[in-house]
Amino acid sequence: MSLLDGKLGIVFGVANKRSIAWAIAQAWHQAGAKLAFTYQGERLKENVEELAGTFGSDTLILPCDVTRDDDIAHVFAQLSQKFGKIHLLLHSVAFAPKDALEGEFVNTKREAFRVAHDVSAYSLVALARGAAPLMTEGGSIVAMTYYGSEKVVPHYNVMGVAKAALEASARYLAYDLGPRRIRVNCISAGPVNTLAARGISGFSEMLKHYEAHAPLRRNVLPEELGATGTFLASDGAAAITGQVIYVDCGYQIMGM
Ligand code: NAD
Ligand code: 0WE
Repeated sequence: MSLLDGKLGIVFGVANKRSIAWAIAQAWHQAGAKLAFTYQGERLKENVEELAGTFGSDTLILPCDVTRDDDIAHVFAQLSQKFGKIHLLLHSVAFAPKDALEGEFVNTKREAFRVAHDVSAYSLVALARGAAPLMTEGGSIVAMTYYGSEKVVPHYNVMGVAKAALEASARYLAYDLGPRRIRVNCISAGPVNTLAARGISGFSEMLKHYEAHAPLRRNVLPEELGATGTFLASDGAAAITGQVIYVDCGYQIMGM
């Protein structure tokens, strides 16, 4: 008997094998869950098909740009038809225009602010609303966040503001969906070398900074995010909702 036996889930945010979404999907799969996947656009279709295909040739894989309401509606209509119900949803999606992550926050343009919040925060609300009618046996929604939501991390800029909105959205969703036994939590991960991180100048210095200053004196491993994702999805976390869980080797507790 495995932790997630009989659970049905959907994963948003796999781009390649280094994606945090892929680490959590593998852990959910190993714990016995049956998963469907979405990909952002044609560019990533092959990647996701190759990865998710390793879980069986019948794995449901659908396109979904989270800024498009019709894409989201199509995903949940397909899930309703193929699965009938779901228990798990992973939100591992973020984007801000590159120039907004380079200069000063004070120069953030209205359109960059809008896009960052649409993709990285509002999408959790839209996906939760789509998933809730299918979570007829209760459910667990997990979203990925980062420490730049609560303290200033130079250059994280508008993404920090969008992550603050994501974490607050998780709390309001937890309140609304709690009576239906649907839990909503965030995992705040320390830096991980993914596609979304690699373009960031100074990222390898950031990894070294965490190694030097986190209580555990190292960086988080993708499989450790998988293990926390599995815990939050499991009945062991049945009384945990609206929370931000730090999986950052303790970095968040430090004052200096
Ligand atoms: P990643 O690039 O592998 O994943 C980001 C995903 O967002 C990609 O799959 C991309 O396709 C998707 N995405 C972007 N815009 C989208 C849109 N309009 N519609 C649908 N999908 C869209 O990078 P990652 O590091 O695995 O990021 C996953 C999550 O983890 C993000 O929320 C990120 O903020 C968060 N996070 C990352 C780190 C880190 O250091 N890598 C740390 C903490 C939190
Ligand atoms: O959430 C993130 C990064 C998300 C992200 C990354 C990109 C790069 C490419 C969002 N939008 C874009 N847009 C692009 O054009 N992280 C937690 C990783 C990250 O990004 C940083 C960090 C950390 C940590 C940016 C500046 C400072 C620290």
